Amino acid sequence: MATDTVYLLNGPNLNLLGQREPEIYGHATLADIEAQSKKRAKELGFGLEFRQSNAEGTLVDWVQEADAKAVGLIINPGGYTHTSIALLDALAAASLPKIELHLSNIHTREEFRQKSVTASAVDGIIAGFGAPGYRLALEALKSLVESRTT
Ligand code: CA2
Repeated sequence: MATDTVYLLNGPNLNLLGQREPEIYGHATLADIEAQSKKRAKELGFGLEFRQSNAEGTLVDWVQEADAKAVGLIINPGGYTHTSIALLDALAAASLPKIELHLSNIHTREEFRQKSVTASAVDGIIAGFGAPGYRLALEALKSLVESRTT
């Protein structure tokens, strides 16, 4: 695998994007977002490993895999954002540049969504920009990766 690969991981229910709750999550499907992300990643000089899982352990495995194989990680942990100590531990153990990403602004939503369990283990957070947030996250990751290597 090329050394410039970044992992973009999506958590539970994000496979449903575009099908319900468009007022919160927009009309783009995850396949739309993947295509847009792949295009922007290529422009930034990254190869992109774009994945989605509903399973907490699989996401933990992928965070560990990213740390071994990639130059950076973007993760939308979905509902696990608010509950998962396992993901927090995996992210904390991973030394590569990391960004947490949310489609919605979790801080303006229900109280239980306003706390991110995972956020303390990442370098930065992007939330509230909808699907374009994926592009913003890739651009922010580019800056993080460059600042680590220059
Ligand atoms: O805003 C985000 O990106 C979230 O990570 C999305 C998660 C939610 O649990 C977080 O609090 C914030 C949920 C994604 C579920 O997406 C759906 C999309 C369409 C229909 C149903 C769920």
